[in-house]
Parts: sequence; structure tokens; C-alpha cells
Amino acid sequence: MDKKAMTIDLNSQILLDKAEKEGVETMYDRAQGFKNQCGFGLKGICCRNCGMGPCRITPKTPRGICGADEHTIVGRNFARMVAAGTAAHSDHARDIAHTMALSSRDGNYTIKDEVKLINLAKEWDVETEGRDIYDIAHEVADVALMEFGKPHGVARLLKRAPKQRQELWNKLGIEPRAIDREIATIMHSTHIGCTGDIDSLMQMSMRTALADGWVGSMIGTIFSDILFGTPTVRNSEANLGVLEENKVNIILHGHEPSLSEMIVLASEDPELVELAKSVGADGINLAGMCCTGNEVIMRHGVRTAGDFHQQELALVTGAVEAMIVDVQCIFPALPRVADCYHTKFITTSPKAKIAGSTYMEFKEEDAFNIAKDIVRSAVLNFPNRDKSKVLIPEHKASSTVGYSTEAIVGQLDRVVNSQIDPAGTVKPLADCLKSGVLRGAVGVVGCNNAKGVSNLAHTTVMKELIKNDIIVVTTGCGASAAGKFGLLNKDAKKYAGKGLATVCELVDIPPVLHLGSCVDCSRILEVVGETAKYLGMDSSDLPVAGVAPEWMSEKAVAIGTYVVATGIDVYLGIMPPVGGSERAVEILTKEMEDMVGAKFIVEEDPVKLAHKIIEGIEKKRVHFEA
Ligand code: BF8
Ligand code: SF4
Repeated sequence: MDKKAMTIDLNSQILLDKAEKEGVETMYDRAQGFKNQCGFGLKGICCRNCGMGPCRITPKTPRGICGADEHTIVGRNFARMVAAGTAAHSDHARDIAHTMALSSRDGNYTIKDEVKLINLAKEWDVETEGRDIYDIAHEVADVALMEFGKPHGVARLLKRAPKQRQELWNKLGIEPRAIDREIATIMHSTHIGCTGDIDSLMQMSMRTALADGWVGSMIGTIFSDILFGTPTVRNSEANLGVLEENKVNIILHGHEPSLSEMIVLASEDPELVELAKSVGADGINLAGMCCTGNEVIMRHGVRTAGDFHQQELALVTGAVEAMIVDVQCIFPALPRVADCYHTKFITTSPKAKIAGSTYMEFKEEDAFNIAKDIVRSAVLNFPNRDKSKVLIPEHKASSTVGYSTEAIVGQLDRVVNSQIDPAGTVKPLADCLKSGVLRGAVGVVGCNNAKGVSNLAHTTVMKELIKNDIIVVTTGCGASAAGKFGLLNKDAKKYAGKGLATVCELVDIPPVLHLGSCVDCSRILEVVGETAKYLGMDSSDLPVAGVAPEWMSEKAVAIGTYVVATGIDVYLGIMPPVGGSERAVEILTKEMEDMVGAKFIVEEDPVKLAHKIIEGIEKKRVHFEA
């Protein structure tokens, strides 16, 4: 297959040609080498949880050496994916909570959204009257940190879900207790000789996944908003065309805003801007990638360089002085690509050291100074750029981003609400859904996957949905894809059906709303939860769905599972590694519906996938007719 046919992004296609000419290997080359992937792995029936293995299930060996059957093996592997995904999101959240514990009036990290902090403090019974905001922040941070390992009770944030949902979780025994505890329980239960019952493994997976969505990710989002500001609507641009010929280009890639926020500040520091000029550049140009890209575009309008599949290609432009990374979704291949150019590939986290990188450890205690050192080293690298190797492809699209829950509610209020409606509620959204002007709302989220054509499924699904009057909310690399292809632009209402186009016109929004990074899928839970509560319904009654058309990470498996456990159907464009167990498939695609009111649906053809979603949404609308 022609490599260029593996992506629909024109910039990527141009840079794949360049990489080929320059002998630079990328993910697209390696993916071709992996055309025939291991059938056991694909079906989830390979176990290496103990030293007697690996055991692979075949007709001749229907059980592992310990006797585990295909259901146990698939169930254990699935549960471990959920645990890993939950660990990743929640450990990110833990770092943000620690950062808030360090916040101070005259320090590097200050409180930007006091109202959100006070509201959370009240929700968590932290005294607020007559106290200094930083004392409150520190106590709230401590309470949050306890949510990771508290010995008793269930997670506090579950109370934000509709009442019926909370009762159901309680009845099913899937209310998460403490985040770390749920992760540890899965690691324990999937050790050799523990759980040998797939129903129980799936139940545990839901409980742990709920700890991800309603606890870890939600803490990540709320605390980031408190520290760095709740996103507001702003304009920006996306795709590799945002790199600039005459500026020091710095790519921010990874996930945690405690680093990226400081880099943004450092890049505006007059001393470093002057330094950039003294080395012959016109200034410093930051561009984001993956979820860090989503964090900084939402809060600062920092333009998005690209998504997960473009991380190597960004360096192939030859125009990047430094790529700064922290954790998650960072290809270990990057130092090799960086070596082909002048680019400095800078790792910063002890949790994600990568051989061949320049390691500059980031410590929140000395955040700004370290961020300045990192940016300085990027600036000083500008004279090393080899102009003959530079090719910045021109494509980029403009976008409107920053739709936090508050921004969505505020935007709807501003224009739609008549004088009689109470301000600051989800009423306008609920009304639009109820009346059918909007048929439904769908979260199109997640990664890019080399099993498919980069960006094809995301853009196809989004376009089909909006054409059918379904408003789309998006996070993660799905949001970057939407940005690159102009779907976050208000003009994209031209692709929308009549109802959605009217709403977009009336309230001045694009048909696809950018809600942030993958931890910000918790914003989706919040909007759905509030809308359900407003209508006196459970989340499973609403015409809403989640879709991960090109998912690939374990985090995505955790997200999909908590979304289902919240009562929202999840549509996948890539089959998860569970096909080797009929029971697993039955539970995930059928029985979960009886348990939690939602299930997984897998469809690899993006157009068919979109139509299955539309059908599912229309079925849910019966609840409005009752
Ligand atoms: O957490 S969408 S490729 S960047 S995993 Fe990774 Fe997937 Fe992108 Fe953000 Ni989310
Ligand atoms: Fe094989 Fe059982 Fe060990 Fe897994 S746990 S590797 S199935 S013996």
C-alpha cells in the first residue's frame, strides 16, 4: 500500500514524501512492516501473566497451563487495559493535585478560578468562611489526594451523577472506592490463580473505569481549571502549517498542563523573546500536539501542530527547534527522527524517560526557572537549523475552541435564553434535545490508530452526525482532527442539517465543540449528568452516545468502559482485543445493556458506524415521547 494512502491529511502526505527522500523512518513505515499482526494478540487470547506462559489458546490447547480458559484470559487482559488507562489519567490528576498543594499567591502556580475552588470546597465540606483562598486550596488538594487511597467509603465525586445512576452503581457493587485501590485490585485479581470468572472481571473493569472517569479524570479537569483557568471560547488554528519559517518553533507534546502552562509563560518572557531576536529569529512560536496541545489551545489559543500520528512528521519539517514532552502517547521513535535534523527532543518527566533524548527534569517546586531553561535551550538551537532541510507544508484550518461546560452553558444562555429562563443552567440544551431540533449529542473522542487511515474515521463520523442534526463534542486527538479539517470552524455549519445549523447560527457556535483533552471527557460526563438531572432522567435515557472511531490507547479502553457504565452507548471503529472469548463479546455488546443500560458496538466502516450511531440515537428518543 502506498504510504500516503494511510492518511487523509495533506500535510502528512507531503511530509511522508520528504521523510522517504531523506531516509527517515516513521510510524507509517513500521505499520507496513506489521501487516500481519499476531492473531492471538488481536483476539486477546495470549496470557503471560506468569512464568509458565506465555499460553496461547488454540483448538489443541483450549486452556493455559494453569487451566485458565479463553474467557478468563480475555477478561484479565481487558481488565488490565482498563487499569492501565485509569492509572495514566489518574496519575496525571494526582500531579495536578500536588501542584495545587504547592500553589501560593506569589509563587509560580496561583489560583485562577476561585469560584470553582470555593464550589468544590463546599461540595467536599471544606470550611471556606473567612479563610485565605490558598488555605482552602491546600486543604481541597489534600482531600483530593485522599481520593486516591482513602481506606473507607466511596469516591466523593460520584455524587455528581444522576441519583438513579448512583443507586444503580451501588446495587451492582461497582461504585469505585479509592482510585489506587481499584487499580491495585485489578492487578491483584488478574494475577495467576485469582479471578477465573469473566463476569467478575468485567464488573471490576467497570468499577475501576468509573474511578477513572468520575474521579481521576474529573479531578484532573477541575483542578486544571482552578489552577490554570476554566477555558473560554477563543479562536485558533490547527495543523502543521502553524509552524513558522522565521520563528523558533517549539512543539509541546504530552499531557500535563503544569508543564505546558509554564512553557507558555516562559515563551512570553521578554528576556527569551529578546534572545530569540538576537539569534536571528522573529520570535518564539509555540505549537501543541496531542492532549497538551488541547490543554494549551483551550486556555491560551496556542495553535495545534497536529495529532498523535503527526508527532514524527512535525520533526520531518526540519523547522522545529525543540519538541518538549512529559508523559503519555510520546513515540519512543522520536529521538531517532530528531537526530536526522537539528531538533532537540527534550523529555522532562521521571515517569517517561526516553533513551536518546535530552533530559531536563521538570519540578513543580522550581517550575518557571526550569521552563525558562528549556525554552532557552530551544532558542539557542535556532542557528543550527539547516534551511535546506526545511519544508513547512501550508495547510492549516481556523477553529473556535474552549468549550468548557461553563462556556457551553454561558454561550447558550447568552443568545437563546429568554428573560424568563433561569441563567446558568443546561435548560437550552435540554430543550433543543427534547424538541428534536437537535436529534442528539455525541462525543467523538480518542486517538488515531495505524490499523486505519489516519483521520478518515473521525472526520467521516463527525460529518455524518452533524449532517443528521446531531451536535458533536470532541476531545483528545479527535478534537485535533476536527480542528485540522475545519470542523471546529463556525463555517462548518454548512455541513450540518437544518436543525443543528439553526442552533449554530442562533447561538454562534460551530457544530463540533472542542471540550479539551482526554481527561476532559469528564466535561462530557458533567454535561450529560446535568442535562439528565435537569430533565429528571437517567443518563441512559438521553439521546447521547460516545464514539472512538480510531481509538488505540489503554486510556481509551478505560474511557469507553466508564462511558458505558454511565449508561451511554459506546461505538468503536476498531475491534478491541476481546474477540477470542464469546462470553466477553456477549457481555460487552449485549449484557452490559441489561446491567447499566448501555453497551459497546463495533463497526469498522466509518459510514456504517455513523449510521449505527444515528439509529441508536433515534431509538433513545422514545424516552422523550413517553
Ligand atoms: O490522551 S487521544 S493518542 S493524546 S490517548 Fe493519546 Fe489518544 Fe491522542 Fe491524549 Ni488521549
Ligand atoms: Fe499460562 Fe495461566 Fe500463567 Fe497465564 S497465568 S501464563 S494462562 S499458566
